[in-house]
Amino acid sequence: MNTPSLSLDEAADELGVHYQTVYRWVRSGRLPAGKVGGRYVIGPDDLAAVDASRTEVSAPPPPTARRLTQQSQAMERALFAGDETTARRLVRRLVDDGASVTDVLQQVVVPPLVEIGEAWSRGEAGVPIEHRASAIVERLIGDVSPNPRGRRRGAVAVAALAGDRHSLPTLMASVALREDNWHTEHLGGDLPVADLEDFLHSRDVDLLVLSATGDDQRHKALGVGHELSEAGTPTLVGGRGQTLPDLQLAARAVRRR
Ligand code: B12
Repeated sequence: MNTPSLSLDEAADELGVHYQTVYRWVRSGRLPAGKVGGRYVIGPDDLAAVDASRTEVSAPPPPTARRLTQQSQAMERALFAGDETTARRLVRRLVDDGASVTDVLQQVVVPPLVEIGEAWSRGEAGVPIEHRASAIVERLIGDVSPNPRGRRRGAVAVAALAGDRHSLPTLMASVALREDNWHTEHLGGDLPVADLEDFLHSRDVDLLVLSATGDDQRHKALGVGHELSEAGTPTLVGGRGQTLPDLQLAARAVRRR
């Protein structure tokens, strides 16, 4: 029901803007209006439509790449110091401000982990620092686990094979795929091949993703991935140096084949 009934004054009150603003929108055609007795009148549906478009336009843009880089430096300080509160709050805020969880992980969380690994290999950060940082990262990811709307692209299982205890990349890969609308089974790290095969036999899995950290692990994962693909489960293998957006694209490409 859109019978024009509101005066410009009333429309301005409804929208919480100045009378002149409504008048300008009517003159420019942005807000449809009729005329009764020489005065503009506006229909409630037209008013609601302008109100909705205003909300869309005024939604703040998501955090910029620059802000993510700055926040990555803050994240590095927090993870080295074991400051869990700051680390979790920082991620929560970026996601609330419209950043994708995938971008936050890739651009804000991964660089500090790489730096912690470098500091460890230089003998400047001990294993407890690294373990503590890893545990904080697991929890902060839990805080922002995505649950997107819409139809799922398919079911994907994500794991790292026996001998590779780097489960964090599998967690991040799972989250990125979930955010890209996959139904995700996160199987973690250090998974024996025979158990993985049993799992795949008992489920409908459209895609398997194997994360591999070192060169040996990558070699092994490529071999297993080849066999499982031949046996009917398309498998992607990836790891250090590749990114979560790389993974999302590769997974979509498999689905289209
Ligand atoms: C945390 C950590 C650990 C933790 C892991 C905890 C956990 N729950 O995961 C623990 C303590 C278990 C660990 C152990 C070891 N670690 Co460690 N570890 C790290 C550290 C600091 C962070 C790892 C991490 O999570 N990185 C962040 C991830 C998320 O980023 P990424 O690796 O780039 O991964 C991306 C891609 O893999 C992508 N992705 C994931 N899956 C897929 C799939 C596809 C298809 C695609 C396209 C992309 C993709 O997602 C990720 C994000 O973009 C790294 C440092 C580093 N540079 O990463 C060292 C590091 C990986 N570890 C290293 C080493 C040497 C070890 C040990 C051998 C140490 C030892 N002597 O015991 C052991 C090995 C244990 C084992 N058997 O696996 C080395 C590896 C060097 C090498 N050339 O192989 C590193 C690089 C440290 C260093 N600078 O030397 N480690």
